[in-house]
Amino acid sequence: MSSRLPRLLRPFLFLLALSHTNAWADYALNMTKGVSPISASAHHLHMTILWVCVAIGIVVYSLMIYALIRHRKAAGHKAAAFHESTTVEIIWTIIPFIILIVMAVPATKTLIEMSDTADAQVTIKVTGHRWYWQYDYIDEGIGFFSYLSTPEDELNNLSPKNPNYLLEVDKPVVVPVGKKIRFLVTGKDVIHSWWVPALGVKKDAVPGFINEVWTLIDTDKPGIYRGQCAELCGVKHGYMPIVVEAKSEADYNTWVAEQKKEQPASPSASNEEEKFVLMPPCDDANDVLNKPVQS
Ligand SMILES: [Cu+2]
Repeated sequence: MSSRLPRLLRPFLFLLALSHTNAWADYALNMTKGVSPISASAHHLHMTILWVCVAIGIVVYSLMIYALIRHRKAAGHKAAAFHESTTVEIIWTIIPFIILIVMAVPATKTLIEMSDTADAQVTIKVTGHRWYWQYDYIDEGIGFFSYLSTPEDELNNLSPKNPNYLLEVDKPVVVPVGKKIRFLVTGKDVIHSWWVPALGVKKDAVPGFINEVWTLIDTDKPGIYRGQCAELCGVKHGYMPIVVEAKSEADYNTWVAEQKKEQPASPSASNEEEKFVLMPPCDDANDVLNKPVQS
C-alpha cells in the first residue's frame, strides 16, 4: 500500500503520524528564558541574532533561487564573466563586516551585564572537586559539600530511573530570590564548570583562579533549578550535578539560621582532606556511591 503512495507524500505522512503522538509533549527546541535578568538577556540576545540570521538566509537563498531559475542555461543565458571584480569583492566584504559590527553591539552589552558582579547581596564560593561541589557562604560563615544522591540501583540499571536521575544531590545550594547573588567559582583539582541554565550562569572552575558570576532570581520564581558540571573533568564528570533551591527571603533567613546552629564553621581543611582520601580521584566509574560518609 505504502509503495503506491506518491514518494513526495511520505515525509508529510510521517510528520502527521508523529503529530498524533505525545512525542512532542516534552520537546522544546529553543533556549528557555530562565528565571533571572541575565538569563532573559541571553535569551533576548539569542533571539535577536537568530532573526538576523533568518533575514540573511532569506535574502541569500531568495537571490540564489531567483538566479538559478531566471538565469538558467536552458533559458538561453550565458554565465557572466565578473569574477575577480574588485567592486563585488569589496561589497561582499563590507556588508558582512557591517552586519557583524551591528550584532556585536547587543552581544557586548549582554557580556558586560553578565560580568558586573558589583553590589551583590549574597556571596557564595563554589569549589569544584572530583567529583562533587563545595559551597561556602562567605558572609554567613557556613559551608558544606554537595554530592550526587541518585541511588546506586539506578546507576547500575537495577531499578527504574527517577525523573531527576543524575540531577539530584544530598544537599542543594540554597539561595534567596530577589537578591543579587555573586558566585566565586574555583576548582580544587582540575577544571570544572558550574552551569545552571535557568539562572543564566555558567562559569569555569579553574584551580588557582577565582571567577565571578552573578544571578538574581525573580521574586516570583522560588523553586528548584538543576545544572551540571559543564567541563569534562574526569571519569565521574557526569556524576557531579548542581541543585539550586531558591527560597523566599524569610525562608532563606530561617535556613541560614538553622545551618549556623548545625555547623558553626565552614568545612575545615582536615575534614576535607579526610573526605578526599575516602574518595580517591581515580577509582572505578561504577563506584560513584563509594563516597565520603556524610553527617
Ligand atoms: Cu567537573
